[in-house]
Amino acid sequence: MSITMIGTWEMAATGLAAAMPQLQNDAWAGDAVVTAIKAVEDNPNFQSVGFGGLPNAAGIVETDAAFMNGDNFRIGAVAGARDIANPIAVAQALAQEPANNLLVGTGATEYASTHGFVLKNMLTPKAAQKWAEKQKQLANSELNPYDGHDTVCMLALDSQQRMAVGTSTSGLFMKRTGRVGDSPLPGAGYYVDSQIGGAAATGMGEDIMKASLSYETVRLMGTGLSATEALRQAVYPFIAKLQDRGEKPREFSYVALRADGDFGIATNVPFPFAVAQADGPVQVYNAVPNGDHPIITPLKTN
Ligand code: SD4
Repeated sequence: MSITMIGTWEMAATGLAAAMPQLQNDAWAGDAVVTAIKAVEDNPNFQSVGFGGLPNAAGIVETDAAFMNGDNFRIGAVAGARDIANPIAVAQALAQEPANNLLVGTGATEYASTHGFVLKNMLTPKAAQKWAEKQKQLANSELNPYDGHDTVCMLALDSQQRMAVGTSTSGLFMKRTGRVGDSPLPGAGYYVDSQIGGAAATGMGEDIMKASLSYETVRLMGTGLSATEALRQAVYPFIAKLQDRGEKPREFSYVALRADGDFGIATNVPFPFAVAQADGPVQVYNAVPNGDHPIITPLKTN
């Protein structure tokens, strides 16, 4: 077992670079997850998470985020949240509450403002311009919902064998006001048990929430399967099942991390992800779908 973090998409590398030094100094996995995700939320260049995230159909950025503590299963989440600078930090705070752990819309903003969290308009001029351009295009074409979405998910294992998971996203570009994806939903978007491991999802929330595959992956790892094998048994049969029922599965990508540091991914689209272990570098890999055996190649070492 060695300290490990794994995160979704290339943007996760920015988060791992910020959080690994904390883990190396024996910080709690939960704090490392929040540090990592905050670094992504604060960066306006990432157009699917936090500040600079692409807005909904009304031109407003609405975010979903969640935090789970693998020691005690406490969960906190916000959904359809507006004007919260760091949704992941609010999710972590909500995980400490005895009740009212998942807050939506104005309730989330009110909690953030009364508990000392920074509020700001999350719409950047660049994102507003993309919205205006899309409005024009939409007048004559169908929206492809995969344009402009990606969730940052982070799993961390610390030096004391504690684990945590977090997710944060602005969801689908041009989504309906109030639309919520899988990212704040436990079991589907994320799950972690410090004695076994954790898993988290990115992709088309409307499909991901049709099954609790993050939970299922953790359950399978608990039977002794590797992270890769647990994901393989959880994810691909469900995609096949959707096809069997006449559905057209959209994007599914998952990361999993076991309590012994073993990690894996499953995906049906090209999927970069980032990993860092012990005092090693942050390594970005690219996974290319290949049936239920994605081909993983190193992309970048930071
Ligand atoms: C959602 N799962 O809101 C998120 C978006 C995402 O890659 O992860 N896209 O549906």
